[in-house]
Amino acid sequence: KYTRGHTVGLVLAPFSGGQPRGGVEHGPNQLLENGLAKQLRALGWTVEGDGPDAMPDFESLRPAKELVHGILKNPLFVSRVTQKIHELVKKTCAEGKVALTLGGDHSIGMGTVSGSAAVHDNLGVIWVDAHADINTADTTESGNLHGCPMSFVMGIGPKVEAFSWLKPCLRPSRIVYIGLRDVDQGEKRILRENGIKAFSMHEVDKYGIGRVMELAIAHLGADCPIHLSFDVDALDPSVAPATGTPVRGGLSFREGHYICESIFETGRLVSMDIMEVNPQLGADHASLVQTIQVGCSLVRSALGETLL
Ligand code: EXY
Ligand code: MN
Ligand code: MN
Ligand code: MN
Repeated sequence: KYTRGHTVGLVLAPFSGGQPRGGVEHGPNQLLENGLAKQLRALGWTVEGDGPDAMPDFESLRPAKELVHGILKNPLFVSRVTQKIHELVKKTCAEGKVALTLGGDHSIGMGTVSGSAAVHDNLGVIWVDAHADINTADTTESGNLHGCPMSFVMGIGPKVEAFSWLKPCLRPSRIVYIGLRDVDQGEKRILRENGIKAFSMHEVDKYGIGRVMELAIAHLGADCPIHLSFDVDALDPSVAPATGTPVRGGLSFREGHYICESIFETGRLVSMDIMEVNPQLGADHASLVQTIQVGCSLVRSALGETLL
């Protein structure tokens, strides 16, 4: 069912409220303009959700008055949007389609992981990112919710009233990180205390991406459904420059694609995010085109392009 010839349901998430930089809300439109849906159809997939009026307008969900919770920015706005995404991903997965969410900032992961986990028992999450995105309301130093989605879906840290809809849905053993290199002190403690499997860039260098993927997939188990959340800032900024929080020393073009290919090979990819493409960042037009193209190409790899 999760191989070529079946259906991809697009979930468009033009949202930037989980962080302060404008532009990332144009990610979904730019990926589609670059031909993503057509490219996936050429691979043999049926693609739904890219019609002329498909792009949602989340502005209508912006609350007139925000809730206050410490330094968290826009908690109610992020909650409303991610709840909407949760419903869309859940519906898509329940229909037996691969849910492909185009972001948007990574706070959207609260909706995609929880939406997929609501349908798929024993979901394993592979989170590819320079960052761990596992701050809680207590540990975050920025207040940006795109740095927090993992703790929110795990249900660790203080309860945030705005997110009462979001029930804990991911155990620490169901997570594997790849590509980490900018992790806050508080996040390191959370990773350690919960025994979360993480392959930082140090391990990618040490073992090579081939071995890392073997270990990552083995950690999750041989027959679980897999959610891939790919933050383009996991890639080196020379590969994906147009993103809000670039960190040097990242994954090469091939390493990023190898991750996607390995997950496709399992035949168990049930949902995927491509996040943090910001067409307004990067030094010039060429950086933006490069980043959008690499975003499309990662999705194609995860959906079987490189299978001979
Ligand atoms: N750890 C930092 C914070 O919590 O603000 C940086 C997070 C950046 C998150 C990016 C999207 O992956
Ligand atoms: Mn804008
Ligand atoms: Mn991220
Ligand atoms: Mn990141």
